[in-house]
Amino acid sequence: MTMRVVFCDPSCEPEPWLEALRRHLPQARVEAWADGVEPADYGVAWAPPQAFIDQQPRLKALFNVGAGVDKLMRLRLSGHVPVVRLDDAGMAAQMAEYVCHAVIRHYREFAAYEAQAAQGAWVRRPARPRAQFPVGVLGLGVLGSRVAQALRQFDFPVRGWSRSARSLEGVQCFAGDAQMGDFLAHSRVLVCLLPLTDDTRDLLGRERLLQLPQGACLINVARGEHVVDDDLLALLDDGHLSGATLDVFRTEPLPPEHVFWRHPKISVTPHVSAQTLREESIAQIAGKILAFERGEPVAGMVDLQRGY
Ligand code: NDP
Ligand code: OXD
Repeated sequence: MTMRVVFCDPSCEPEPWLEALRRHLPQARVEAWADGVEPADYGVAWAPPQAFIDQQPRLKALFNVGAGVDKLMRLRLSGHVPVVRLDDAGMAAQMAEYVCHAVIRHYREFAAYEAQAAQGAWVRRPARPRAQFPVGVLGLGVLGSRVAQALRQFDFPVRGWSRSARSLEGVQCFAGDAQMGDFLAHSRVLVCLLPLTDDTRDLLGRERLLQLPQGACLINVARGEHVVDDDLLALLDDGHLSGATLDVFRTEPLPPEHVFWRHPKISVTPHVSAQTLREESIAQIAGKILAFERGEPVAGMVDLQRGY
């Protein structure tokens, strides 16, 4: 019987995705999901509606067209269908370049130089000792570990925090709630690369941000709900934090009237730190569908209990 694959991403034009899936899986019947479409063997989806899940009772696996599965986790999923997230697929290099750029921008005070240049002011600021600029990476998974390694290339002291104990060359690793205070206390820059789960939602509120050293900055490239917005604003305004680079927000697109757009210590980008690359993503998903068909194990399986 012909294998059926159904694609669902309400935020995009499906045709290029269907074309890529058909090219990589010529043996399959590939179609866009619409109400009433026949049940398929494999689902490929980003932020699908509940109806998509309800009308696909025969899935052998559901592929998330992204690394973070928080949007899927909000749905009522059938517990026995494996969910598979994107495993790098070209995102890790993008994330490494975005975070290194943001860290270097803070460390080398480029915002201050831009302000000086606008005034025609030739002022050299004293070089800051790199050893006093440790970078802490929350989350040492596929993306966080790549970011940590990239930061090491610039000789920043790098610290990392994960749920289970990890070991990464050149990175001082911390794990679990018990070690979070030590991790935060010396992170001059804090990079958030955690999945959004019940354990990590609102993690970065006043109490934890206050544990960062005076003058620290925050780079959030994970999900907006990791950060308590009002607490971040208050700590930027009272000077405990010196800046924030934010790529992700509680409401996306970030509403035009939102204070983040105009805050002098905040840089905003529109959720682009690591974009899903269609060709790499579909090639990876097609390869995993074929592995499923052969009964082979695949990487990137989501633990539904853990939520990532
Ligand atoms: P992974 O699942 O590979 O890694 C997650 C890491 O977070 C792991 O190290 C894990 O610990 C750690 N972690 C999870 N829960 C906890 C917890 N409660 N306490 C401590 N550590 C925890 O994810 P990725 O690296 O692939 O992606 C991370 C996130 O980045 C995604 O979930 C997504 O939200 C975001 N993202 C943002 C993009 C953007 O453009 N802005 C693009 C892509 C992803 P352990 O190692 O012990 O399991
Ligand atoms: C992802 C994202 O999780 O794009 O892949 O944010």
